[in-house]
Amino acid sequence: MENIRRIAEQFCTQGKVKELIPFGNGHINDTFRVICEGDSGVEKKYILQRINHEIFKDPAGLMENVRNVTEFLKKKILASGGDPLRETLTVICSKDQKDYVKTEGGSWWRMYLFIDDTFCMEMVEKPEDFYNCAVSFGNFQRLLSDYPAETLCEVIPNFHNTVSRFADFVKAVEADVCGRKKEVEAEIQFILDRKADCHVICDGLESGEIPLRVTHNDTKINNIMLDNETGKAICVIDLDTIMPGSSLYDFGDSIRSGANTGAEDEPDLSRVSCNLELFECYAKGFVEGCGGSLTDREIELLPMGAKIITLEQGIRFLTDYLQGDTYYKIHRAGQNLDRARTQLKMVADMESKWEEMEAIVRKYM
Ligand code: ADP
Ligand code: GN1
Ligand code: MG
Repeated sequence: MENIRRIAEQFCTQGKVKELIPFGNGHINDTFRVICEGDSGVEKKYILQRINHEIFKDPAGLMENVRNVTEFLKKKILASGGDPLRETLTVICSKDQKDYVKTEGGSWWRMYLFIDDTFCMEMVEKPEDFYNCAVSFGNFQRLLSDYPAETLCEVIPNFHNTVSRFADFVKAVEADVCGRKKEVEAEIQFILDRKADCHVICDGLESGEIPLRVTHNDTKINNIMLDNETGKAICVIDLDTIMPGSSLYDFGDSIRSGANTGAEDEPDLSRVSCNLELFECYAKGFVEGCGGSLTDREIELLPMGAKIITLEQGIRFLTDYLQGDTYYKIHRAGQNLDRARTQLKMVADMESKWEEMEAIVRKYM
């Protein structure tokens, strides 16, 4: 770990680097927790991350987004009497006053304050925790409602463009570079049968039926930190993909990740389903957190948002499997295929519960 330690030492930390360990379960960046010790023995914790520049082609633009958005949020948090060091990320600058360190080898690194005395969930255990996440993600979107969207760098073009995700998938099936297509014919057909669904949000944004907002775009439940003592979701993290988008993306991705009764990569599909109690908790909390800003049409489309984002994620995982696992980190063979199958099982389960899901969201219009 010596070279990573040297990278950590290029940031303006308080005290000397004492400990550095791999941290968290993100699929994209490499994350480390760093503990520094000052002269008086006081410890200060940080998060050090290698930004995946294969995926984020413009890390400097990305960090400009993060810096600007967090400064904007800090002002609002301060104005409402909150703690700006705990309720949003704090970028630690490098010793040469940049928001990142770029090494001679070409890797990009950034550092944040560690949000201490918090936890994040991989799976939801208590409905109340999920409700708290919903309020917080809704609130996050509300706080950014007057953010100047035109100043945001588009870090990954077409990130939630389900139509273009579908087209990329079709190309990956046709190319079949790893010869894996024959194992997944049923999954391919399942996706092809839902081509029309892929258009709903894209078309709605284009026609203006769905408003374009500044959204987080990666509202997986392990991208929010909850306070150990109060259980309140206090800090939305993983701000890499903040871009103009639809509130349906943010709602959908939390349902996809948090209302699943199984793990994202669960090999036993009988454990996978969409828990409607959790769906309702989240819908209630999200509508509340957005503070009345969601239109009736958006609320009506929340089940569709959940279904489309889950389908899109299934498409993305299966595309990566077909292309030889080059995008998402995997820790075992077949993990992306398991991930894809859980998403498609969730979609099928949502379809079987469709009327109930629609009835639930109608209560919050
Ligand atoms: P990735 O893009 O790879 O998902 P994240 O930014 O989500 O990376 O970080 C991965 C994990 O590291 C998170 O799920 C969380 O557990 C932890 N983490 C990230 N930032 C912080 C922070 N500032 N304080 C505490 N933990 C953090
Ligand atoms: C990635 O970075 P992480 O692990 O929070 C991915 C999301 C997916 C998610 C699936 C930039 O999120 O879009 O929904 O994996 N992030 C990127 O678990 O592609
Ligand atoms: Mg993450």
